[in-house]
Amino acid sequence: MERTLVLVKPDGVQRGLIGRILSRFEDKGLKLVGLKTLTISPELAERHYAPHKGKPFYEGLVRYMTSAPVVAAVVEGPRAVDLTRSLMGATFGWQAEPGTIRGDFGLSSGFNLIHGSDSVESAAHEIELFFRPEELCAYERDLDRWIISSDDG
Ligand code: D4T
Repeated sequence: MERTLVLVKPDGVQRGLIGRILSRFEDKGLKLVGLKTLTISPELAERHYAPHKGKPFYEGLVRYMTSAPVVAAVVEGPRAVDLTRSLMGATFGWQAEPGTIRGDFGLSSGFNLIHGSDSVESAAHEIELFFRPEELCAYERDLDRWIISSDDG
């Protein structure tokens, strides 16, 4: 079963959208196995966004991500990485399709509400950056037998 890291970014928290954003993942059938609020330190932001270091938007991105608290979540389910990316929508609110989180809640390039890992490998790395193993809680949901079939992985 895949796991991925989701961050409700500072604009999502300030706008009171934590519940509405996280409910999209539960509505889809995915499971939250880790959840916390934190203010990202500059060091953590640098490690998390290391692949973007040197790009023109990097400094602003680190400033934004460290400016106010975020919610970090670990989302679990079959194909959790790709499903999360499609629920989020395209990177910028103005280009994201209606029905996606970014498409429904924002119009901005800079304030794009949510982060989701872009591969299984980066998910494993990012989950380790934000959570200690004992902060993640594996559990069964009785309803999963009606949500996840044996073909789903
Ligand atoms: P994240 O990584 O936050 O989930 O977003 P995406 O995966 O959809 O987008 P990304 O990695 O390409 O960009 C990371 C982050 O940087 C901001 N950004 C990006 C920006 O401000 N200007 C830009 O030109 C780009 C490409 C938005 C998301």
